[in-house]
Amino acid sequence: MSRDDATMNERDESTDLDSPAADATPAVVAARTADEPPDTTEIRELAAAAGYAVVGSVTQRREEDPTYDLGRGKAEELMRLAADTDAEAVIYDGSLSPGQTFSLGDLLPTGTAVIDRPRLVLELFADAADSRAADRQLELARLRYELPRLREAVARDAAEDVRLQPEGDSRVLDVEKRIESAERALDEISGDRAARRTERRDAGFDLVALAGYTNAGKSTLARRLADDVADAEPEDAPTDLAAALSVGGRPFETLSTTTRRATLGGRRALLTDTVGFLDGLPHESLRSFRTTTEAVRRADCALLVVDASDEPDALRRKLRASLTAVEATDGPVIPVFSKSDEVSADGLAAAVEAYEAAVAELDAGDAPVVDSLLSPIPVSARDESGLADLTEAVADALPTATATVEASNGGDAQAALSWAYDRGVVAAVDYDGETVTVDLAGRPEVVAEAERRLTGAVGEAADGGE
Ligand SMILES: Nc1nc2c(ncn2[C@@H]2O[C@H](COP(=O)(O)OP(=O)(O)OP(=O)(O)O)[C@@H](O)[C@H]2O)c(=O)[nH]1
Ligand SMILES: [Mg+2]
Repeated sequence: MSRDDATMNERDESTDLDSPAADATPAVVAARTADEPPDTTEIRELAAAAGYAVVGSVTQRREEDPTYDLGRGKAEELMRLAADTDAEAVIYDGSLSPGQTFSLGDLLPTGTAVIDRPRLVLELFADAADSRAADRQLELARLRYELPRLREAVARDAAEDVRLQPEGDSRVLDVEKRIESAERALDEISGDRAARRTERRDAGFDLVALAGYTNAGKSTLARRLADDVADAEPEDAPTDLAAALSVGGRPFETLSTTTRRATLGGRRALLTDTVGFLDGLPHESLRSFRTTTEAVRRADCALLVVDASDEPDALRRKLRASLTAVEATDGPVIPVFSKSDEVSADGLAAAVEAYEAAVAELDAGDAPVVDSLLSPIPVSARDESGLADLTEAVADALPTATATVEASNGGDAQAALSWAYDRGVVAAVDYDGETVTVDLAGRPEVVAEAERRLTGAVGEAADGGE
């Protein structure tokens, strides 16, 4: 496959991706991009993962055209290429407005599907949805995508046939109703999740979440750090690390948030793996994937996983796209450089430099980024390097309180102590005759409750003695 350039249309004789399945749908990729040379690698990978065989491409560097996004001349070239290659779909690397989608569809050979980037991603998601929350979120994202396009279709029909009434069209009303119902279902799921987070914190667990671009290595890292599966959703989520490391890196491997137990620097944590981010997804699509956003925002500590083996340009682009994931978090964010086994020491230094420059750029620009995003911790799930540094950094970042409590030794103190052990906050115990001295360390609210119970035990013992 030769690289596209600003003026080139090409028919691909072969692609550098795995050979497409025999039943793959032939498709032409089109992109309007400022990059020089235009880079269609990611859209081709997404297309291949969604079951398309890319048979050609058209790219252009210019301002957006209101009718086709591409300029008219370029759109006509696209039409000819689609006809010549018998493409059944045009995959557009960007978001098309409903009007642009229809105009392009009208121009292309009859029956050619127009699939822009958000729609392609929805198709990919459809293959991966594997839980009730993922299904609901996917449905909502799809309906939100469809609604403006349906309104456009209804308006177009009405323009052609004056007897039709675009207002109150039953298909539009139906989609609106389904959006409301999916939103209600998600509110419920999100309420359940919030309640579950409270229960887990009360039980002494720290909540740690992994966020980052799709394919960054989040799930593999989560499996590597995990003790066991706490409440995988789906229940049969793959736990075999060797198998995970051998998978080819399909985008959107993970669509459900999966939570596992992990002991991180001595802390008992619940580690939540989340859906990967992707460049060029419209805001409403991201909004639909609320359980991911909430798991990260409400965590005690979030890990931003960045693929260290990416080229600087890709690294910068992906960082921008995944940043919304770590905005407005309650807890600190720790940047992690994954797949460090794939880069040399020099390569790693160059990647860190590119990453930190990108963070500094973001800081100066639209997104307020804190200093904590600098100095990523390099790790490898493959050779396990850096994992100790990472778990130590997480333990340091978690909310921590310490207390030393003296209690009179007895049944009440033992009950309080056992309560504290169950929640993982007992650092040391020292028995001295009638008294027991307990060093507590861990989640502040749990330490406070343990202290109350232990000193309560003192009080009750004293009361009992009178
Ligand atoms: N060399 C190397 N490859 C890794 C490492 N960690 C993950 N990978 C590979 O990177 C690819 C993506 O890994 P995943 O863990 O599925 O990535 P993810 O971020 O969960 O991806 P999504 O679920 O799609 O968002 C897989 O092919 C892994 O085998 C690592 O430490 N070293
Ligand atoms: Mg994953």
